[in-house]
Amino acid sequence: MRIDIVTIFPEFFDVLNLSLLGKARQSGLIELGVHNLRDHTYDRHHSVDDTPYGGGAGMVMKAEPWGAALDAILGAEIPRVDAATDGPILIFPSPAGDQFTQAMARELSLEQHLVFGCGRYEGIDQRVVDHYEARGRVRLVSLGDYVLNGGEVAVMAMIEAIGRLIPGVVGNPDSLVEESHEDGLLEYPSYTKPSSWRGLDVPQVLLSGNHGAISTWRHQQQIERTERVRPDLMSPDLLPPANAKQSPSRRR
Ligand code: 6GU
Repeated sequence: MRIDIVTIFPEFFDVLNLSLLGKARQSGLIELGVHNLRDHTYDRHHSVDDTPYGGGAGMVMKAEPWGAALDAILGAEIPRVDAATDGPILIFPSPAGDQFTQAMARELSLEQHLVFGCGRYEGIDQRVVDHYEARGRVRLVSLGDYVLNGGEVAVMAMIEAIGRLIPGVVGNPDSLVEESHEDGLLEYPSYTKPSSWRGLDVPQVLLSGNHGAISTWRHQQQIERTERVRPDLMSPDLLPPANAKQSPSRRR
């Protein structure tokens, strides 16, 4: 997969040299380009922002540097007829976007080319989004209902979630299966040696060697935990009979 990032803080993404994603870059599974938006400014002060039309607090990122930076990555040619279903996806992290989920991470992990545009200040001139929407696939994506100072941290989180789903990035593919959100439930609690620590014992069933019983216990733990912490994730067919609804399950 090819990933391009446009940002005014390219150093932010130095951490992508570490750990599993760093290895994936070295082995060529992930090809990463980090681009400084300021390299696409042509005024003396290299300004990337200006005051908002209509007034109000804060600054808005200017359309021209964004257009130049994104054209340099995407090419400036006329859009292809299949641009709505093919070609790179341009992703703008934004608290006003669609909620990023494990399902979205999985969808995006199948793509050939992702381009992230990290906004700062009060956002990017809306015409940048409008222009590229007319030329191809564009998505506004939010990490959740809170405000970050800019898109960089959000993009880092998305790249980690997406990157680890690319085949070969995580050494043991089995470890991708039994994780929170992959089956719509939170994951079960895990334990390792010693079997007793500060008066706390590992649940007996895990020491039993009975794989059927262990599997049943783990699934029960997943359901209990999800009901308690994230009832919004529970699909009706997993709820106790008193709460079960007739509607089709709303799994994510
Ligand atoms: Cl994707 N960007 C910014 N700036 N703030 C956010 C966010 C994204 N998701 C939640 N808050």
